Amino acid sequence: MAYYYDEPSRTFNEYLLVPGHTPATCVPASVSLKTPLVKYRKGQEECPLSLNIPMVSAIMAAVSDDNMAVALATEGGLSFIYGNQTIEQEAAMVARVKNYKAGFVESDANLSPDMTLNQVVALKEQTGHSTMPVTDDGSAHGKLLGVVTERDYRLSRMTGEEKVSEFMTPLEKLVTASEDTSLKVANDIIWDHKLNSLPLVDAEGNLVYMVFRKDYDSHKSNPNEMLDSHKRYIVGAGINSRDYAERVPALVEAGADVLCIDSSEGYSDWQKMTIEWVREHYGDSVKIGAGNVVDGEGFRFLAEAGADFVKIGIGGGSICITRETKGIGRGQATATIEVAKARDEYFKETGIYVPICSDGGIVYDHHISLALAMGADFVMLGRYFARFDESPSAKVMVNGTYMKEYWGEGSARARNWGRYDLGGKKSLSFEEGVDSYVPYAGPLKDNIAVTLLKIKSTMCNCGALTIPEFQDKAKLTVISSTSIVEGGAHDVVLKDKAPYASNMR
Ligand code: RVP
Repeated sequence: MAYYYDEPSRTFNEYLLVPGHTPATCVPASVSLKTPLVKYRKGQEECPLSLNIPMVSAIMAAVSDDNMAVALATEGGLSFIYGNQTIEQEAAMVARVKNYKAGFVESDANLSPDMTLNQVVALKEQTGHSTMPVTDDGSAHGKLLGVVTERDYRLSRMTGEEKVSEFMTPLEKLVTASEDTSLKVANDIIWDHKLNSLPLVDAEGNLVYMVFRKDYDSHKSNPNEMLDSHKRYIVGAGINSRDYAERVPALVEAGADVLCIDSSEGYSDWQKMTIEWVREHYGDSVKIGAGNVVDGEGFRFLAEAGADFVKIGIGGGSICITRETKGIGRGQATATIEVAKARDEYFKETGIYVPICSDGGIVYDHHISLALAMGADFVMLGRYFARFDESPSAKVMVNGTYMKEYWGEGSARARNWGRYDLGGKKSLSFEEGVDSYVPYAGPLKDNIAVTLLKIKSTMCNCGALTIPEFQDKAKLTVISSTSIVEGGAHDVVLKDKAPYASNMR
């Protein structure tokens, strides 16, 4: 006979935190959001890899490319570069993050001298960049011939057919510096000459980097940056349980700091075999997360297989229709609570603390606080990050509002068969995800600052200055459907819906 659970499975929306005593010392500015990413002997050693904020971006083509990885690592989190691309492409993205020098930009809007003003305008619209270096071959590292900015052309007085070579600011009128110039010196040159950008060139005159005034300022104000011992950004990468023997070496070689098996359902021999292969070839030096699971059994299976962290969640993602198509899954709150219990039991028995990640279904910022309070060490988000400038998807105008495209890995658009594979032919037989839009929300930095402040405020209301303390002190209550109505603005006529709507994250 089938097994029946006594309790229904619940979502984050069905819970609230009840405040505890807040000591006068407990203020948001004193809260630390540092949290372990990989397993360690808690109480006996330092965690070898921690996050400075408890947020990672989803292993999805619409979310996590190298651009997102740099932006999120700058704020203290981590991206897992999506795995549904060729091994070479994924490794190249990882390498770009590891080689990224904050403040030194490899220009992605470049001109050749023969291009026309119309082409310049089109490239500006496409990339959003108004400063474009001109090189002999129009590449990011060709011989530097000049620079075009908005100050070099006047659209109303020109036909659009003029060649770049006719209106660019030529090399002889530019201030440049050598490729080994430090960021500090580059910034001094920018200030001394009242520039907005400074091209760095090699001995042959080839363009190497552009340094922009605004980037130096932002680099100075990122105390949470996730950096390795060589001051490079930390980055993760998604793998599947099929081509790991080729993919893992390429990602490790490219510099990935942590891997994660990306699968809609992780309680399987495929995952065990993947972890075993990594241990056999790399011992503990390569960190690898596994998942997704939704109960204690699944957690224990992956922890015993050697996973460095375990991801929780089936069917809760905003673009996910797994529950509708296959009838499997579990409410994200119940899954998190149960896996957290299993994690704590496993720790008591073995002395090994295996961090857990609540993945998918975070709708409001306060859902992150609830997930942490329920025992998650960090959360993975797709929709949340897809809305920002830094996500790889297109920004489009829909009915007068800017949107970003966001699609599931199990949608017909992504066709990520590796994520849903259960053996058999290498194709996606039916969809488990949708293609959608999410409201455009601007830069990651601004949004994440507000989200983190909300989490810290909630923690202070519960009298906690760290995530472990929060998990220890949190008091959670299931709420009735009528108290959900009471929780929002009610029985008033809202003058402006925007502040409330902006909470719809
Ligand atoms: P959300 O943050 O709610 O958008 O959920 C993102 C998560 O949804 C991912 O991390 C992944 O676990 C899951 N996902 C990705 N694609 C699909 C799908 O097509 N069903 N689901």
